[in-house]
Amino acid sequence: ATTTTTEYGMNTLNVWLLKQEAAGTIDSEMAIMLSSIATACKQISSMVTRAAIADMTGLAGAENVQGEDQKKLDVISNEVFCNCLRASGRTSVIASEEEDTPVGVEETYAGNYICVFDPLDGSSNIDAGVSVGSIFGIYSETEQCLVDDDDEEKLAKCVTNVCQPGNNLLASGYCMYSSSCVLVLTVGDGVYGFTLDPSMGEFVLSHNNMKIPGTEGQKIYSFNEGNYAMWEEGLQNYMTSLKTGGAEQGSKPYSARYIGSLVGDFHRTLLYGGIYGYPGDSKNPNGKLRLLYECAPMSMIIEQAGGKGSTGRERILDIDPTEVHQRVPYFVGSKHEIDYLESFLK
Ligand code: AHM
Ligand code: MG
Repeated sequence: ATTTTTEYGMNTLNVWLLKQEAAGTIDSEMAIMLSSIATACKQISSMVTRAAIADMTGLAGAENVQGEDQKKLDVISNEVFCNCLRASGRTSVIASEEEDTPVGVEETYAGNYICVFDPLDGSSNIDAGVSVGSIFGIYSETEQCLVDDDDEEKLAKCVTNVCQPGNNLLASGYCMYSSSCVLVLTVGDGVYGFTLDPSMGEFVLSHNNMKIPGTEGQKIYSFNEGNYAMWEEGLQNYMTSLKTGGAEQGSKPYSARYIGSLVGDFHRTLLYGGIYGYPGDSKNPNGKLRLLYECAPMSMIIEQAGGKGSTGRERILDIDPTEVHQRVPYFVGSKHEIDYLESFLK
């Protein structure tokens, strides 16, 4: 049945959050935080849409901690995220791809949750108008901590607070800025997708209790195959195998799909099935993607949807991070696809 505009009131993200709160799945603090994040995503969506005309594309000059040029929109999106979380009054510490160290929220605004996020992932795609996204994860504080950049001891405490294994995640989500703007969310009880209705400025429930397709799904692989020569032998053999049917040798070869934007590639994998991978290679043994604010939140979502997230040898959510910007090899998708990949790396 199609939803008419008059029924939207029943299906918005905020109504969904209130229902979760009433059901006891989340507390009111968490509802406020998620609603603040949705506000940040709406603002970023609007900026991404207008980027070319608003003279926002291009380099901002600064390099981030990982030596990459920051685009203007990365910087602005980071500010938007930080401000929305700060204003929510429910966040104590923020760790972002764009910040060298965790950032504390002023005492007057501080709450009990920790938010890790990549405010604008895949930003190298922006100038070409290709999908980008925001990724976030929420943890509880392990011990009260207030960041003070001049106080090494306090900072170390905050790093420990932020560096929690994915198993501790209370909520995770991503927002994809593409032909439509979709916010996909889990609070540990299934995965729900909300599409932004730009005319109303509201996220409306569009994907109820999402499950990644199993063996009935599409046979799609999504890797940057340009790195093939630098991959370990087992992975090269795996790739060759996909071209002759994968686990069902002699059947139809897999299709290749690679946007180069984790959120976009992940979203397609969640809806159609298949595998997305960013392996380690001889140049970068841990690959490119960050454990804390990219791989762990995405893995919580995929597991909640019935899939798997792995380094190829270990479950992502079991890894205890040692540093905020730690990288890990990453494979995510339908369970049988990840099992098949792992059988080559054992
Ligand atoms: P970023 O965080 O600097 O934007 O990089 C992460 C992005 C992912 O979205 C994407 O999956 C990957 O980098 C693509 O990397 P590559 O261009 O090496 O294929
Ligand atoms: Mg990123």
